[in-house]
Amino acid sequence: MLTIWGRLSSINVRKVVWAALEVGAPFERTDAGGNFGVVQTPAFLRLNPNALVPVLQDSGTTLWESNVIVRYLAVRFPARQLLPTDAAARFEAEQWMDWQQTTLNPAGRNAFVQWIRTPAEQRSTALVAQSVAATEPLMALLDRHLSQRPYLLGDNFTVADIPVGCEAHRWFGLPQPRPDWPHLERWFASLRARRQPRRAGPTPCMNRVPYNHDKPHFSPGRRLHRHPLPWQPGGRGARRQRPVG
Ligand SMILES: N[C@@H](CCC(=O)N[C@@H](CS)C(=O)NCC(=O)O)C(=O)O
Repeated sequence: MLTIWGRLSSINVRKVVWAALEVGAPFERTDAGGNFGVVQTPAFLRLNPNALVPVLQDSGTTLWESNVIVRYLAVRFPARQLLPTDAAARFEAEQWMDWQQTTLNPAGRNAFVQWIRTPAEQRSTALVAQSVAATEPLMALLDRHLSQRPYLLGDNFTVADIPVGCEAHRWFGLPQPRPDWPHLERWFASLRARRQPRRAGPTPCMNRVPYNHDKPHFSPGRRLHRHPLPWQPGGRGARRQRPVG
């Protein structure tokens, strides 16, 4: 039985949970990070000295860094062949995963933080606009890439689709208009509709907290947070860190 540490409102935790479901690995998940705290405790810091989620425990093995954990799960549970063994294809998968971490995520982060983690009266439209301007060309690049193939690597779903798919999920969940990206939308719909071996129903990480595309959780103009926020003076619950999702 694997243990995954981390709250589902974290994009990086969602990648790992989704990968575990795809490979059919039995796991239990313990909420940590954000409102759940835990990450600053000595016991957690022994698992991940960065005080970040996700963390995976598998018998004597402890791993952090979400994309590495996704690849580990694909190798540890090889039956679903989510990580190509051919060197060229394998490193193409890794290329997209690194691109998600180093390029796509930093571009989109400010819009996410401003829309979802920042009270409306403190929101910076300039930061949102800057983030949109950085992200839309990357989404357009993905759209062009996916116009030639069903998945990032070709005909088959691989580990590469997981982090990039989680990023698209987060971006599409923001309460702002977006250009028409038909190939990206088609790929995204196919990811959401996937069925995993041990569960009925579509990909849970693409539907559950904090985003639900069928029944929008957020709408422009609606207050996104209770005030005061839980970690502010007078707020309920003691939090040491704001989640960075
Ligand atoms: N590069 C790391 C980043 C991990 C990260 O930034 N995790 C965030 C959540 S997405 C976190 O733990 N924030 C502190 C918290 O939730 O308390 C990974 O991919 O795993």
